[in-house]
Amino acid sequence: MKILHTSDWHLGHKLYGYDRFDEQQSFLNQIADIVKAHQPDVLLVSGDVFDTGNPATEVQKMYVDALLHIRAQKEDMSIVITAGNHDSYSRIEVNRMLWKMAGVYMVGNVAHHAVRSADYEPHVIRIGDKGFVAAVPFCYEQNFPQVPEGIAESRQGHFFRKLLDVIDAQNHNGLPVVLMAHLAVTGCDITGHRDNVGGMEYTPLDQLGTGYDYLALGHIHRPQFVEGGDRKARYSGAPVAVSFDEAYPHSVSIVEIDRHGETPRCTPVEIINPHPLVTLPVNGALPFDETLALLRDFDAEKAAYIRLNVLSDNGYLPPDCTERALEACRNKACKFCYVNRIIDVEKENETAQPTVTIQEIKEMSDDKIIDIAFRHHGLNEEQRDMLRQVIQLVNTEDKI
Ligand SMILES: [Mn+2]
Repeated sequence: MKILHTSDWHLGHKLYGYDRFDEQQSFLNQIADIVKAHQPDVLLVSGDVFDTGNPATEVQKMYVDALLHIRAQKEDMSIVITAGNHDSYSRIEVNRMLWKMAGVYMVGNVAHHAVRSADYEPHVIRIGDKGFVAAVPFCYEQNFPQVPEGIAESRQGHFFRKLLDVIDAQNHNGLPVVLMAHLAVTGCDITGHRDNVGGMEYTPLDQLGTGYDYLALGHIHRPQFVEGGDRKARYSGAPVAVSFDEAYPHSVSIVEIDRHGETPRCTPVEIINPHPLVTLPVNGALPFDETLALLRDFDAEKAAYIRLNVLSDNGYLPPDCTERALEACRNKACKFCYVNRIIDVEKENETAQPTVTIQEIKEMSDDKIIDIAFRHHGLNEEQRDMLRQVIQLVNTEDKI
């Protein structure tokens, strides 16, 4: 079975107010070209198809047109799409029966029978005589079906194990089995990840069962094999960077598996963003005037998004820095996004009230925010833990 594995398209994502339609159309076209060149049996999109639960109509149209165009490059190819935490699970499934007629399988939610027991059938997708796909969307632990009494397993762990058992019982010919999931596996590299804001929950790899030959993961944007996963568990990564800190090549993965029990062969195929995200300076930070000089020298013909990493030792920036940066970009193809103020926290005066922008708060970890908010109160570990739990609860409620 030949698989094209991708995830985290984040269609409709805007970068500091700039529309990314051209870049998104570009990677969708590149995926169609890759399908034409490699002729996979199945295309997997492991969650976060859209950036928000309610994407604009032109974004939805781009998605539908792209799926039809991709499919036209190999008409008997199956497509399996699962919902990620950014997607609305009901939107992903809204036309699922219609799409199924075209060999496109949309899995938005974990299926239950009326009695709250799991319904595995919608998650099992047979790829002709080539293999099986077990498609699991993003799902919070409490939304997986309840575990039968007397079984000491998490809901999530139980669901994955039983799903793979269901496939095993049907797999009489030793066909390859691929599992799809949208979550953060313990030990994965989350460099530059936007979703670590508000804390990230990790699932140990062994919670996802053992009956698969390849685990097609989504959620983390850096392409990687999961440590300890025996080169069977992989994040394809996002096709283009969603944040400036994702400063590494982005790609999709071609994966080939001959038979159940054999090791998959994986080849990443790089996706080129015609409008890359560029930080000036590329490494470290400089005083504002020096970053502005770099911006003035930036190739006028080069389309790019620009972030300035500005060193600030007294905590302040020139009040007109955004205007001056925008002015430096005038008549250039690049777009200025924001000044990233880099503060040496160790050097800050402990008694001074820290000045923090809204943008900085958005990018801070929960622990850092707790540190700043309660810097004069001296929280003990128990109080800190309670605060973390409250924040996590609020985040969870927010996404349901
Ligand atoms: Mn995600």
